[in-house]
Amino acid sequence: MAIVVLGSQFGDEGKGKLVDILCSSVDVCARSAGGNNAGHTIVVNGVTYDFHILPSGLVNPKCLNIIGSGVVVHVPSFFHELENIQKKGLDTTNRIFVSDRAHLVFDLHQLVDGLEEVELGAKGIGTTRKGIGPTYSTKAARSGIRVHELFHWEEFEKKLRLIASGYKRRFGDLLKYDVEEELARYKVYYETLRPYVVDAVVFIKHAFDTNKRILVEGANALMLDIDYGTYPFVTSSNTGIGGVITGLAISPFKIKSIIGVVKAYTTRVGAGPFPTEQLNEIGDHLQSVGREIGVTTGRRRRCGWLDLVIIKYSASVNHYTSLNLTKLDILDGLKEIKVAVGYRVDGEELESFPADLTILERVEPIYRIFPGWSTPTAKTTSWDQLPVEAREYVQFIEEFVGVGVEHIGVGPGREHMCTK
Ligand code: 2SA
Ligand code: GDP
Ligand code: MG
Repeated sequence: MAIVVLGSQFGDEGKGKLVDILCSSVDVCARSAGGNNAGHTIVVNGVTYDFHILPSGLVNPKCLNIIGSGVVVHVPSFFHELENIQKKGLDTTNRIFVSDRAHLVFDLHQLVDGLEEVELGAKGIGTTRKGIGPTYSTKAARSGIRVHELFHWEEFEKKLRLIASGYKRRFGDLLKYDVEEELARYKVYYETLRPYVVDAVVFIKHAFDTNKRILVEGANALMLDIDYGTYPFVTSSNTGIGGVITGLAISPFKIKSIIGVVKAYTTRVGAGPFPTEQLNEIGDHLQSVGREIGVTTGRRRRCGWLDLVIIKYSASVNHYTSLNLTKLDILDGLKEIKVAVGYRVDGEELESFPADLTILERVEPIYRIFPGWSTPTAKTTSWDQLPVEAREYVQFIEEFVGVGVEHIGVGPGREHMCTK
């Protein structure tokens, strides 16, 4: 049986916290797509853990963790992150595995990511510069290098030199890259990575065959999905339910629930359309009270009102069986709260979320206004304790999207979660 947790907006909805909570009742936590661009912060007993490439199940001592075949792995970051969480006292021995089919992100890809952004100039995507786009590009072009290839050194060396010379032809002296240096580092990983590498198809099949419970930790979010997001302002993987099935070779029939994580307002990092963005004191308030700063790059996240047109679209693609509304506490104290319930363009209301960005950039959100609440939601533990205005806000979301809200986040800690 599998439970899937997916981001419904532009990322950073608080997936890591829900994954951590659910990991107490599963056996395996798996990542299916993305790379170390995906930052999660988890707060347990006052200790803060930052995860990027590693699955959040590592916080739970009984949970095994796997980086699936659809993920792209920057090996130095993998080890760096592993060391950091070990220093915080987590025992990771025999609890973290990497698929032999996952593609490797080289420093070369990260440098190219930066150069491609410079090339795009004002039209840049605002990537994390972690090499995600270039790695998935080489994968699709069939010149990428997978984890298992590291163990055939001569071929590996030849292939990396070939990728490097291709990029060198494209960027010339702008590419300050030393292939020898990178190869020297991989000579070490040849030994140190080996114990972590598994055949993930066998691993996942065995887990299901022995009735293990698997929790899939979504990375990034639906609006950043390469097919269903606001293309080209997206990441380069399938961040939706499709990527879970291909990235881990999980049967759709084994999926028991798909939980969509919805922040009570909207944030976005990087460029791209954002219809409900508030470039005013409301946006500043959400940014500072919500501490909306990128975990991976330290960038300020753009902030705005909750956009239910996006959540409804996201639910149509990902088929959520329930929702986790997060950061409701950040709305505490606001006099009024707006929610987008439709889009208007040239006086006409749109029927669905548009694929065409030239339309999306021009939409005018249609807002429904809710009264705020004066008693804080922070630290409440049950539905009944929430102020009536907050309950009405949650109920409206459920009715509009047509999916029930089962969990409500009212603070960053593991204990700050109301269940309905
Ligand atoms: P990339 O690096 O190629 O995946 O970037 C493409 C777009 O995807 C966005 N993106 C993200 N958006 C929100 N959060 C992400 N993770 C980090 C976090 C981001 C950070 O948890 O805060 O630290 O800045 C993430 N990763 C990718 C990115 O902004 C581009 O718009
Ligand atoms: P993810 O990428 O979806 O896992 O989200 P991030 O971890 O990048 O960003 C969410 C941030 O909000 C983290 O700093 C969390 O500790 C914090 N957080 C998660 N849920 C809540 C909540 O309900 N209330 C508050 N105040 N903070 C939360
Ligand atoms: Mg994040």
